[in-house]
Amino acid sequence: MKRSVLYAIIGLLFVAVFAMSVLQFAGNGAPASAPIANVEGLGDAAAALVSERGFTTENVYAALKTYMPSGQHDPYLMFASGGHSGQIHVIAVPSMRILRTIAVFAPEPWQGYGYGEVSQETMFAAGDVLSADVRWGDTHHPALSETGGMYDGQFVFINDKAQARVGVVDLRDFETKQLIKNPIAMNDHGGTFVTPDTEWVIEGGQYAAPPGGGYAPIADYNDEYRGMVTFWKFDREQGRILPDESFALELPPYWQDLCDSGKLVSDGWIFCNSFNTERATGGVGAVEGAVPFESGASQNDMDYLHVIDLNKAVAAAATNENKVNGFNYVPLETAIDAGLLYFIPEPKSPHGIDITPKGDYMVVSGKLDPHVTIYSFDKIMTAIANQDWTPDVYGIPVLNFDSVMEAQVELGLGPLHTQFDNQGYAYTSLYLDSAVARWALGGDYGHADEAWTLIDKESIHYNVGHIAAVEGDTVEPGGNFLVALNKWSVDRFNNVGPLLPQNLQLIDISGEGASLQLLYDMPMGIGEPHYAQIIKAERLNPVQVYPEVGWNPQKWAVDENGTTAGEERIERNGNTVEIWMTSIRSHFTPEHVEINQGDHVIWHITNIEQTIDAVHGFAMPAYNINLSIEPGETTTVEFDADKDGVFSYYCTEFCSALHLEMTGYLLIKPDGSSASTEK
Ligand code: RUQ
Ligand code: CUA
Repeated sequence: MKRSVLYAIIGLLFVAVFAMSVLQFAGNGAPASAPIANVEGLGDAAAALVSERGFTTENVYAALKTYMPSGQHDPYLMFASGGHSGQIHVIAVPSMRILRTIAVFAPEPWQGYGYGEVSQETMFAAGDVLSADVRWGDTHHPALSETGGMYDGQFVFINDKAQARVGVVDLRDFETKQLIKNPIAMNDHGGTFVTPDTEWVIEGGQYAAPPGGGYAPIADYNDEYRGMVTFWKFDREQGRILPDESFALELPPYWQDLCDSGKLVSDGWIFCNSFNTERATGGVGAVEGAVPFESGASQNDMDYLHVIDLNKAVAAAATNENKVNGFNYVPLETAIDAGLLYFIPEPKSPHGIDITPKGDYMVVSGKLDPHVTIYSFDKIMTAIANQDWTPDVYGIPVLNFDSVMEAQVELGLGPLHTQFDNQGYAYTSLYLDSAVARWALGGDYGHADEAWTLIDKESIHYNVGHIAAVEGDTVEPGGNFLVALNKWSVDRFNNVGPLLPQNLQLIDISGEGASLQLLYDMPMGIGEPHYAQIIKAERLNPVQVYPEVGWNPQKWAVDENGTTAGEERIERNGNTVEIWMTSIRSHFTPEHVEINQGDHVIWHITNIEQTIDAVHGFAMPAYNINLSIEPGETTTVEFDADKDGVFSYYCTEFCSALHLEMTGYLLIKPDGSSASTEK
């Protein structure tokens, strides 16, 4: 960093600290909002603080880059997967403040997610697996919806690796609207990724298994086990995936890993890498002489990058009759005959596949190879046109490596994932080196002199998995910041026992050349973020209050049971009791609900507030009911009143000075009695 810049920065810090001390001692002297005009003579207090805390110039720079004064908003939001917490976490960048958890695959009490609200129960049911009550997921790769290859701020998708499911979150209210189970696969990994206009949400498989479920002996692995990639058709108007218009491709039982969608020149092509092309079947401890997966799946020098012609795949799916579990499943033979599937050798047990911003190069990291390998899209097209290939054991054309490879850049040990910036640099995480490498792109990215060379390496702590740069996988990356999502934190934070937080490290990538600087450590004690995407905050425009009173967030329309003030009522129809309730500071109407044990209860609650942040909760003991009702929202809970007694329901959000008074009684008379007092 230039010395003059540093001095300017330190000067600014002095100014800020001095301003704080002035305010403290001068009482209501200087107005807090007045910008600092006079820099002279402000040094002493700040200098004392800097030396007291032993700050370096880099510390001071980092503090000024990340500090967000009270009330100011960050320019970027990061959507980070939550790993096996099953959720998505929304983090403001560069202050690294957590703003929101979006409950997706696991119940989340604060949001009332999964505790009685009817549509959420239905959603969970749609995600159930072999009729098990699965109430968790392993989220890996969030994908923000795109228009023309840029994030548009409308939706975010996420996969559940453990159960091969996909969740759809609407960014109008940051709530999950759909969970969908993959009918072909038991698990996934290469999802979710979207095509440049979000017509398709891609979900790639992982550990091969008999397609559609069911048993086959491991000895029949090569014939009976299969990989897959699924193309989910997304309807933007409805905000839902349409399973009937979606399809999956049968793939050999290599372990498909991450995918990325082509863009601009490579729009219409999909790239998924794979490992275990050895087709190792493991079995250490179970089978005599068996080789464990970690070595069995690491023998080949090359695995296969899968290259899929999406338009041809869509055409093949349109005429395909083959179904598995009622789902359109295009056989491997069809794919080969249609010329829609090709392989490219990729070294060596690769992990990330990332397409450059102009769509012209495909970057692959070989976990066990110190290089990233870059392929040219032009060369791939030429090789396909020239039939420059030899078939693999399943008859899939494997393009000639030397014909399609553009460059290899040696970066260090354990390269995993690559992101891009607005300066023509690429960034690759190095898991074993615990570093992030900046390297210069060749081709049309303004680095003719240093094309395909390593420029800088920044150490991180420790063992970085994914990295996320501002809009770093779009056609126009934003630059400025990059976050390393580290798997280990070891000694970085206070000891909180043997389960340590993950460590997200913010890196300044705004300078040129060898200028990477670590700015900030953010402990993540609520999940293991795998991938994350960072979007410019200005692209998001969520509602703060639902558009009309009585709003059903699932339907995104007024609910037929939405209730306004004065319309509240209780109706009995045989054994069914239906309640239309409203909530507003600081009361529920009605405050008494008297029913009989054995009744079936349908309870609608409308939060008739139209004030920002005027949320009311609704909690009921013993019946496992816990709702969060946002301003304008109508929600419905349904249950059988199988336990008699007196149950006070109350608001769980501290919404006003009389919040404790926001309560009521559900009186359930025991079977065969006419009054609960007789008990
Ligand atoms: S990957 S382990 Cu995204 Cu590097 Cu899932
Ligand atoms: Cu409503 Cu507390």
